[in-house]
Amino acid sequence: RAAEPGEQIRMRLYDAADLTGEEHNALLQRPIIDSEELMGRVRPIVSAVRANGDVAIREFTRKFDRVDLDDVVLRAPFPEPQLSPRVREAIDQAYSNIHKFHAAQLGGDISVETMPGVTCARFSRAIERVGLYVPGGTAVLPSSALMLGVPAQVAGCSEIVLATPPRADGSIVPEVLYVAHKVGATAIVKAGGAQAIAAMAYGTETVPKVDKICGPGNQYVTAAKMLAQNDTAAMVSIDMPAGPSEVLVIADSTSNPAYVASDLLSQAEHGPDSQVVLLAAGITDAELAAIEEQVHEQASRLPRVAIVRQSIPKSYCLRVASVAEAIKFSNAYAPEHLILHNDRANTYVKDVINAGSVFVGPYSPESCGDYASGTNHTLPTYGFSRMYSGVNTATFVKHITSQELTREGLANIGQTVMALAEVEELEAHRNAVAIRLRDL
Ligand code: HSO
Ligand code: ZN
Repeated sequence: RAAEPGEQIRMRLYDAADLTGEEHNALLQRPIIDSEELMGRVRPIVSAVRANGDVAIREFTRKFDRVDLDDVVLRAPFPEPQLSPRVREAIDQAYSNIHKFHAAQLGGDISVETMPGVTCARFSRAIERVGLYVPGGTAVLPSSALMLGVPAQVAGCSEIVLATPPRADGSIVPEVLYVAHKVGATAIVKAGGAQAIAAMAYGTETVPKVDKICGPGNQYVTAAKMLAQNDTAAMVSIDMPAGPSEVLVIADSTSNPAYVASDLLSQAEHGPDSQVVLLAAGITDAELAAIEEQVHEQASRLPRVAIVRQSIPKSYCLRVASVAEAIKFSNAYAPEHLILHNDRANTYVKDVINAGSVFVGPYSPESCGDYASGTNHTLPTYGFSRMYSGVNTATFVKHITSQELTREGLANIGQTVMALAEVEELEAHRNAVAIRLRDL
């Protein structure tokens, strides 16, 4: 239930010592999404865009965004946007940091001589055409354009298509336009939702078809990405499944209650379904009360307090005995963001097994990673940090392997290959080696 205006905005409170195993496991779960119902709504949109192209995009944009589009696609060079110097400099600084961190991820080509004369190599090539989804909705998100566009640019993708819902007058948010220009985007699709994903997956008269689609979005966007990925006719891959944004904060007696609350709230303001978890390790009732008071105080002053009134009461604080126990819980929860507010926070990083991105110590708010420090904010949610990485430079490349054998190399490995070919009864395989060995 949402908090009423005037009512205290507080998280649910549990003590790990009082929980049954079942209750403990329930806290690790995310809300269940009815994917059949969702797919049922999204499938017709995807099919319509596939069948009718731009006509369908215009229709859905009129219906869902209440915008009449002239052109569906804006091609580079884009018009120069009007921005204040403060915003322009902020984007420039963020771009520079994100670029530095993602450029450092390039490389990793290897060449290994596995046996004398047998050389195996691996090298990377950019995915040629990528589609980047920049959500609109309740907030303007140029930061998402940076987080997707910079690694695509660094990787060397030749076609970078950005899709984002247009404003009421059919124009593109100026900050997003500026980022599109900086990252070398080739086209901007003025559409959001499932229709934008379908357009990039299949291509239309004006929207270029892409090879991979990346970026966060609501459940319709995610459903459309999953549908496209599963359709061999689209021949497209996606970055990862996405759910509502989440943070898990670990605090102890040494933590600053105001800082802790500010981090919880910066997640809670994203949306009513934001997942916010506080693990309070070995703290007193008074220390916990101080955090709760800060949550309420700070929340009440936020312009987006209406959203926070919904998300905070759905979130919870779990009291645990120690930081070690908190880390164990966090690894089982596998959060998108993990913030370590406890004393000597950096000594715990080695124990983190599952998390999208870790924020270490009291001076590392998630906001810095969300916007400007250099790490990517497109991260696995919903527990997918168990097996997915966040968007990074490798998201936009494939690794190709190669090998070159010398005469000596073939002589060295020949008997091994022929023996295995005999086991599999694949005579042509055996022969491809034998025919050469006879000439050596
Ligand atoms: N915390 C969000 C990213 C974001 N925050 C964008 C502000 N703008 C998901 O990681
Ligand atoms: Zn954020």
